[in-house]
Amino acid sequence: MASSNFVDYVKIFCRSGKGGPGSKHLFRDKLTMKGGPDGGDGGRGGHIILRGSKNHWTLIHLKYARHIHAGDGESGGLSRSFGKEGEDKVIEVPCGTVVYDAENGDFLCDITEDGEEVVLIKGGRGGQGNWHFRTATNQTPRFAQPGESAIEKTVILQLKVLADVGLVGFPNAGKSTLLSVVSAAKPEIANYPFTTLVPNLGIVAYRDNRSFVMADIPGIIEGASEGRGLGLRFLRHIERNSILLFMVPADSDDITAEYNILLNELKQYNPELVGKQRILAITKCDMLDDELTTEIKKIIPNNIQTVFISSITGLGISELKDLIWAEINKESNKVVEITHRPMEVAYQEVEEEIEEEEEDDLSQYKGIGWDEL
Ligand SMILES: Nc1nc2c(ncn2[C@@H]2O[C@H](COP(=O)(O)OP(=O)(O)OP(=O)(O)O)[C@@H](O)[C@H]2O)c(=O)[nH]1
Ligand SMILES: [Mg+2]
Repeated sequence: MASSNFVDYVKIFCRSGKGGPGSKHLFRDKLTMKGGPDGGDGGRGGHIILRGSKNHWTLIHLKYARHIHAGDGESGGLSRSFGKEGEDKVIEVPCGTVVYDAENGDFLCDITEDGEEVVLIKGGRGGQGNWHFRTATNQTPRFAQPGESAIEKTVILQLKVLADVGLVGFPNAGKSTLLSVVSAAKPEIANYPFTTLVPNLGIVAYRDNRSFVMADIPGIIEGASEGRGLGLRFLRHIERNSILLFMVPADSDDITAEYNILLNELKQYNPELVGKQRILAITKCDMLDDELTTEIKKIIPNNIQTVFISSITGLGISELKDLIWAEINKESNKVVEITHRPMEVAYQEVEEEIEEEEEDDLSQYKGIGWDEL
C-alpha cells in the first residue's frame, strides 16, 4: 500500500541472540601451576521484545525493517567472569497489534497498552563455565557448556485499531464527513463510493476535557465478507471498538434493509461483532423536512437507539456525542477480551498479494460506479 501511510500488516523475520559459550579456563599464575577451573558462564543472547507505544499509529516503521536480529551473548571469561549479554532488540508497535506465527497462523500474543512488553523470542541461555563442572573425581574439567542456539521465527504483525466507536456504513454514507466535524481529523470526503480506502482515526473532544477515539473505516457493501469491494480487509479494525455507530443516509431507498445488510456482513465476518452495542445514525437529515422525518421515524428499525443527524447543519451531533459517551462508559460495553482466531493461510495470501502490488493497489476502487461493484 505504497500510496498510503496506513500499514496494518507486516511480516518480519526475527532471530534472537545465541547464548555465549561457557569458558574452559584453568587458573594459573606465577605462584600457582594448577589452580583449577575458573571459567565463567557465557552471556545470555539478546531477546526479541515487543513494546506497545502510543507514538505509533500504524506499522509503517516496520515495513522496510523486515529482518530483526538480537545480539549474541559473549563467552564467559577467566576468574569466573560472566560473558556480556547480547543486546535485546525492542520492536515498538502501536497498541492493538496482534502477533501471529507466519508458519501456521497461530496466535502468539497481542499488545494493547502503552509500555506493555512481551518477550517474543527468548535469547539463548549462556553456557556454564567449567567451574561448575568440577567434581571430586574430575578437578580440572576441560570442558564447558556451549551457549544455547538462537531461535528464528517469522511473525505476522497485524494492527487491530483500538477505538471507542467504529463507524459502519455503506460507501458514501457520510462517515468521513462526521469524523471531520467532530474531530480534528481531515479525511478525504467526496460524493462517490470508496473515497476512504484506509481507516482514519480521530479524537473527539467531549465536554469537560474528556475525549474518545472514533474510527472511520472504508465503506462496507453487501458481500464484503466474501471479499466484495474492499472486502474484509478493514473489518478487523472494528473488532476492538467498544461500540459501533451504524450510519445510513436519510435518502436510502430502504433504511431497515441497509441496516440489516450491514449487520449481516459483520456477522459473516465475525459473529462476536454482533454482540457489540450499536447506535444507528440516520445521516444527511438536512435533506429532510418535518413531514419526511415523521415518515422515516415510522419505518426505521425499532430495536436500536437512533439519532437523526446532519454533519452539514450540526443537527443531532451533540445528542449523538452524548449517546456515544454514555454507551462507551457503560461497564457492559467495555471491550472484553476478544478471542483470537488463528490467521488462515488463505487470508495471509491475500494480504501478501496486496503488499506485493506496490503502488496504489486500492485506488482501483476509487470512484468506482455503483453498478460495477
Ligand atoms: N447533505 C448532506 N450531505 C452530506 C452529509 N454528510 C456527508 N454528505 C455528503 O455525502 C458524500 C459522501 O460523504 P463521505 O463523508 O465522503 O462518505 P463516506 O461514508 O466517508 O464514504 P466512503 O469513504 O466512500 O465510504 C459527500 O459528498 C458529502 O459531502 C450531510 O450531513 N448532509
Ligand atoms: Mg469516507
